[in-house]
Amino acid sequence: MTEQTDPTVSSVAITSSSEQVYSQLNAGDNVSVTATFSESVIVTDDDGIGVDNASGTPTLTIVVGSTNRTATYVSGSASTALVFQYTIQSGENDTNGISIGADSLALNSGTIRDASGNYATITHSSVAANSSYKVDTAVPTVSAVLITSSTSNTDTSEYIMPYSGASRAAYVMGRVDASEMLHICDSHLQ
Ligand SMILES: [Ca+2]
Ligand SMILES: [Ca+2]
Ligand SMILES: [Ca+2]
Repeated sequence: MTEQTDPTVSSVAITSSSEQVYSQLNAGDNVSVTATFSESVIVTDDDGIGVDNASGTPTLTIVVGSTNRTATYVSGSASTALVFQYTIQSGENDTNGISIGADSLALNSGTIRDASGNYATITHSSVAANSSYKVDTAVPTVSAVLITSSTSNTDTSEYIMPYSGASRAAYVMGRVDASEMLHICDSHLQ
């Protein structure tokens, strides 16, 4: 008699990202999410055989900022761990980190079963915002050009250019003459 215990989801967690810098994900970076099951599971696409189709495999919805995004199945079968991946798009931002709602795993016409053919119960708990996976796709911009001091005997002035953009504060300092300063102001303050 084959065993009749359905696999269940033990945990869901964001497990890795590519090209992550300073805990800030940028456009094009990949986020991986791992769903771990109570026993080894087998995944199929929508024809019920293997995972060779381009569609019809399970998905896992993550929340980037306030927007639901679909992470697609990328690996794991005959395994307790299934890995899903999402690529951060330009314009996405999440200041406190990516989160995952309860029951975000979906079959999407595929199947998740154990070796005995028992279908998995795919309900799971929510995952709080993970501050290790913040998202910042905002491009730094010049917020102000300030003349901070000048010397009376020369035609040069010091300048500071603060840049806005979370985690990208930068300053440029140097000396320019009056015509260069006008050029900087024309370029950045319009
Ligand atoms: Ca089982
Ligand atoms: Ca197939
Ligand atoms: Ca968030």
